[in-house]
Amino acid sequence: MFSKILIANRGEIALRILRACRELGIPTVAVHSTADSDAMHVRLADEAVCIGPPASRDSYLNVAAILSAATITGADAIHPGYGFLSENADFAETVEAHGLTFIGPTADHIRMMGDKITAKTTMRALGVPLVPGSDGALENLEQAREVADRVGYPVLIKAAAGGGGRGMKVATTADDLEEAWSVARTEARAAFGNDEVYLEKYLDRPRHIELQIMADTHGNVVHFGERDCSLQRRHQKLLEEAGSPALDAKQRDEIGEIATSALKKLGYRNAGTLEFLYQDGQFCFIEMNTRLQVEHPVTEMVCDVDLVREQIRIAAGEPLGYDQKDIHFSGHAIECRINAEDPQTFMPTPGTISVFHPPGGLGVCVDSALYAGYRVPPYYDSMIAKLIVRAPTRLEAIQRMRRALDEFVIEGVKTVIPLHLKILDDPQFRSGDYTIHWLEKFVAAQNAE
Ligand code: MV4
Repeated sequence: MFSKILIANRGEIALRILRACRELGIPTVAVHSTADSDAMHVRLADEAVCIGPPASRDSYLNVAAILSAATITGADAIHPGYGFLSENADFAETVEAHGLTFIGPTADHIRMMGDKITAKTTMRALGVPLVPGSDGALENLEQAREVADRVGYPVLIKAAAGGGGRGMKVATTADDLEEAWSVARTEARAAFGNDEVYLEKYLDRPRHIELQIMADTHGNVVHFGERDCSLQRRHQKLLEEAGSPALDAKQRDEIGEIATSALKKLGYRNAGTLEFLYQDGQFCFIEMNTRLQVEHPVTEMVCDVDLVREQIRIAAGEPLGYDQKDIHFSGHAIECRINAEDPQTFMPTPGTISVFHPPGGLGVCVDSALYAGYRVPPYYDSMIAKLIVRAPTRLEAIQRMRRALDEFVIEGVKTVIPLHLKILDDPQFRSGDYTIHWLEKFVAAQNAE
C-alpha cells in the first residue's frame, strides 16, 4: 500500500479522496493555489503545498509544480480526482516516469478514450453497441453523404477530439450537410487543433445512461450498475440518479455483461464510466470517461461500496477480492449538485458564505468543502456542494431529497436549491419519464412564469 498520497485537486473531491485515505491509514498531501490557502482540503490534509497563483493553468494544471510537491513531501502516488489533470494522458505518463503511481488507468487507455473515434472503433471491435454512423473518421464530404444517406437524417457531425458536447453540428437534411461538415471541421481545428470528425445518426429523444466499471490489475472487471444523468443543461449535469428509472435489473445485467467483458479484453484498469444514449430500449455507446466522476456517490449508495478506496487499492496492486455476483443493488439514490449560481440565469455568484447549515438524518450525505466564513473564489467551478440521498424506493428518495433541500441553509451566495425543489415537485420528473431535453424545457418554462 502507498505510504503517502498527493491529491491533485480541490473542493469537495479533494475532501472525498482525503477521507478515503484516512480510512486506509494513508497520510495525505494537499496542493493548492494562492486563492485556496484557506480552503478546507488544505486544513484537513496532513501536509499542504502551494503550487501557484489562482488561475488553474498556473496551479491545478501545473504538472511541474505538482510533481515537485510530490517529490519534496515524499508522496508515492497521486490521485487526480475529476477535471483538471484527471484525463491528461501526458500527466499520467509523467507521474509514472517519475516513479510515482497515477491512481487511474494507464496513459495509453486515457489517450485511447480521449480520441472519440478510437474509443468507438475499439468498443465496436469489442462487441459494444454503438449509434449507427461512420466507421471511423470521415475522409471527405462525399463519404459523409454516403454514411448520412445510409443511416438517415438527421445526423450529427462530431469532433474526434470533442466530447462532453463540444464540437457537434446537426444536419437535419441533406441540404444542411455541407454546412455542418465545414463548420464542424473549422470549429474542431480552432478548438482542439485537430479537425478529424465523424458522423452519427442523431437520436432525437435519448436518455443519458452511464455504467460504472471497476477493473483490477489481475484481470477482474465488475460493474456497479448505471446512473441516469439525463438532467443536464448546456451539458452541465444537475441531478443524477442510480438506478435509472428507465431500466430494469435484466437490462442492467445485459449491458453490464457486455461492458465488463469488453473492458476485460481491453486490459483496462481502475475506474471507468461508459456513456450511452438510451432510446427505444437500445443502448448506444458514445464515450468513455477514464476517471472518477462527480456523480459517483449515487452508485456508492446503492452498491454500498467506496469507489475511491477501490481505486486506491487497485492502484496499489490489490485484487478486487469479489466478483459480480457479490455486488447487490439496494434502494435508490439521487444527487443534487448545489452550484453557487443564480437559479434562473445560471450566472456564477462567488462571494462569502455567511451561514452554512447542512442537512442530516437517515440516508443523507453532504459532500462539500464549504464552511461559514469561507469565500467562494471566482476562479473555479461553481459547484459548492453535492447533496446525495438514498432511500428504499425512488419516490421515498425524492421525498427525502425535498426534505434535505428544505433543511439546507446556505447564505451569502445564491444557489440552485430553489430550482432543485421545483424539479422534484414536477409530475413528469416524478414519473421518471424524461429525456436529455427535459431540463432545458423545464427551465425555460419556469423562467417564463
Ligand atoms: C448525441 C446526441 C444525439 N444523437 N449523439 C452531447 C454530449 C456528448 N457527450 C454527446 N452528446 C450528444 N450526442 C447522437 N448520435 C445528443 C447529445 C446530447 C446530449 C447527450 C447527453 C446528455 C445531454 C445532451 C444534450 C444535448 C445533446
